[in-house]
Amino acid sequence: IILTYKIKYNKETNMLNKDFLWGGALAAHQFEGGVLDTTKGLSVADVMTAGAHGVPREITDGVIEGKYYPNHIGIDFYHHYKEDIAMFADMGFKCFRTSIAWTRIFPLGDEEQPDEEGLQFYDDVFDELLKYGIEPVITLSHFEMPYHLAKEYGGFMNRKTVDFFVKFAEVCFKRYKNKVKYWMTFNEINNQMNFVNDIYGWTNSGAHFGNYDNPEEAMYQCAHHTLVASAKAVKIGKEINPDFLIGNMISMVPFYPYSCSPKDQLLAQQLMHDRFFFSDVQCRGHYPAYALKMFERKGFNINITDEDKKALSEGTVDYIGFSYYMSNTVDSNSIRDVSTTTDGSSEHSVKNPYIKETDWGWAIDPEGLRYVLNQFYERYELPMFIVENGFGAIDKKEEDGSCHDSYRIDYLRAHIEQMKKAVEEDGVNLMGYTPWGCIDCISFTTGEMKKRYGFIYVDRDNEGNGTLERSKKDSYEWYKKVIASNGEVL
Ligand code: BGP
Repeated sequence: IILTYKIKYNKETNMLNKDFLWGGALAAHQFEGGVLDTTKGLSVADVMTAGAHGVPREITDGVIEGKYYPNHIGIDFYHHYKEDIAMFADMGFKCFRTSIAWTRIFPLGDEEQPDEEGLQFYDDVFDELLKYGIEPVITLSHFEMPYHLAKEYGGFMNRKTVDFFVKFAEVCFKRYKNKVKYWMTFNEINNQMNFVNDIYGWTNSGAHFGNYDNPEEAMYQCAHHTLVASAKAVKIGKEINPDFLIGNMISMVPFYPYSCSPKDQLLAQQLMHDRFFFSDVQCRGHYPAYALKMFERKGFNINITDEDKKALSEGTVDYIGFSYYMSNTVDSNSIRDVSTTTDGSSEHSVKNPYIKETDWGWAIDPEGLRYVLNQFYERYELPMFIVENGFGAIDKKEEDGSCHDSYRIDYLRAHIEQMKKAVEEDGVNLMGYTPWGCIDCISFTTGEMKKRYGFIYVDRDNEGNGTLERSKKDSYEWYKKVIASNGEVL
């Protein structure tokens, strides 16, 4: 009886069947380079300097001479893509998640015609991936709003940007309809909820919410436009190729109550609304009651037209893509300043005494991954895709070229164990797993190179020095075995 049960179970879930999408994830602006020596236009991420450990990046007004912009070279994937993809293939990747830089296709964002050089670049990348049987998993907008749209139109504060985005999405869907099956609209769409933090507002929506009389209201109007853009893109994509699977992408940092006090339970539950606000709309096609009540309570006048409502209901997603790095713990008795945080925490966040942290203060919580897989699945019963998870650390490359990143292996192993439990014991439907930064890249929040996530080390430092030579870390061979054994050998 036990045997039959197991076989049946494995068939129904993806985890142990051959289709499970093991791979790795990146985003165009953090690794491609090829910014100033191609037809690419500037994105908002391209005008951000490198920060430093604990120091956020500076958002500059255009490219200013004398300042260092790490994204301009990234790790120069633009000129190394064949070599890098060969290494992904050697590790056994079944899929590779990256984004299409919006400004390679529409350098300013509001042109009539797309840029052929940019389109061709992704044709070449996708062909190279497909040559090895690696499925491209594509994010349309990963913090890569065209700078021109941000400056001239206020990004998604302006409804015209919805049309520009939908046009960009349509061009991509049509061009790559026989090469790409898995899509996501906006990376970490809920990260603009952090309206006190300019970086997320800026990169996700192209707007500095702080410039508006009521930053929070502005943020929700912007969020609404972004949601409409996402839904319209999903609808058009499915018309172009009904076999497309188009997902959303949520930054999932769950809130735990600090104590068993009912006040802490409620606080954590209320804060989880921030995490689910976007996915509720994208999965169900309408605003949840708590959101409408909140608009009313705060006196926000959000312009939501009947046509918008129709678009939202017609453009629900096929699956939930999400990132998971850490959990967060909240105490109703504690209040702190969060104006400069970039880690998705709340003003009530406190250190969790049961959880260790990375050098960057991110709580290492593998069980939290099982917890959020269950939370999403109970709420929507949609397939899920863990499209980011990983350990940012300062790695040391030895003289012989090796790099002993056992801490990364420990982190990933513990998370994969919990992911397997969620599938095999709880029955959640999981499509795949793509650890973040599978080759070292530029950190998004700090712009540093030394915050590394990769299985592959890239010789480049925070100031932009280095040969860009690639070498394997210990985690490379480890992950290769994980994939080859379909998660059995950890
Ligand atoms: C997510 C982003 C990624 C990535 C990752 C790690 O929020 O989607 O772009 O960078 O976080 O963050 P960081 O690079 O700051 O360590």
